[in-house]
Amino acid sequence: DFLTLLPDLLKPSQKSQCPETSPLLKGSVNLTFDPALKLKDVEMENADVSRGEYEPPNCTARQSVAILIPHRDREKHLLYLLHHLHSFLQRQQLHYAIYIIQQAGDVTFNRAKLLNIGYLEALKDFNWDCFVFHDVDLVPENDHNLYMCDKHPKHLVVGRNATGYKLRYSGYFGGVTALSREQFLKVNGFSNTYWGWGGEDDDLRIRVQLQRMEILRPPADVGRYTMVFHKRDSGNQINKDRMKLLARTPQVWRTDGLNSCSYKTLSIERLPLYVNVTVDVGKPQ
Ligand code: UD2
Ligand code: MN
Repeated sequence: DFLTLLPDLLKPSQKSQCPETSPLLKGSVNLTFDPALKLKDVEMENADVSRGEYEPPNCTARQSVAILIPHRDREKHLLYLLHHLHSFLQRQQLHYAIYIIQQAGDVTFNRAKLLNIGYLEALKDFNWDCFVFHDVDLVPENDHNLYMCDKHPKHLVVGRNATGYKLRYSGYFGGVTALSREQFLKVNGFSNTYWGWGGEDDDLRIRVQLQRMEILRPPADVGRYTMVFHKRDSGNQINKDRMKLLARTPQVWRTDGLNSCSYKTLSIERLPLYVNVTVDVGKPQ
């Protein structure tokens, strides 16, 4: 009855906001990639995560963040990432959920469209403040690299192991980015027209610049990632049209993006550590 429920109803409002700097942060951590790691192990480490979602137990998170990961056939990378990312996000005292957006079938991969779909599908669950668009093979090395959104879009990968931890080129916007719900809507999301490898990250940068937004990055010693080794996947061949596509972005961004993203959702599974959204993205025109 209402009276016995009352103490519970009051509880959430009594939690105070989490501190600006989480006391749980460790800074740079030593990452391990144990080939014997199993999904069950990662589930046991994360008993407080349910259906891919987590909230700090003792304070109200400053932001609610959806982590969107485009995926096909990279199971080992996914396992390593889940192992590191859950504890990383918990140390940042975030309310978060992890969404894996799986491209069904063997048509050419479309990373950007999968991320648009992730945004649209995640908003059906909750009104997330912030979206982190995340490659499956990039593991953050330093938990001061906050997975939160800011006044401007953020690019979180300053450098990674294979490229000497240096920014690959000025304007580089690949790997892991964080845009607020409004920022991503304002640029109409990613283009849906990049099939195969390359260009879609530069296209998003152009969209951001057209809106006169800046790109923020963490300091170089914080924005460090380890990319798990891989070769180019079959089904993700280099996109030879990418320069042509990039040239027309200023003309087409208004009608090519979130507002034109058509797809078929094949299944949504709420697994313990992530929400698994499997979609048919169609095929290149
Ligand atoms: C770079 C960018 C990436 C993207 C890509 C060009 C960095 C660190 N990353 O990644 O953000 O812009 O160039 O498209 O600069 N994937 C699958 N299965 C596949 C193919 C791709 O799951 O068969 C996903 C997965 O999340 C992967 C991501 O797509 O991490 C990017 O593909 P990649 O890792 O092969 O490309 P890479 O490392 O050159
Ligand atoms: Mn990669």
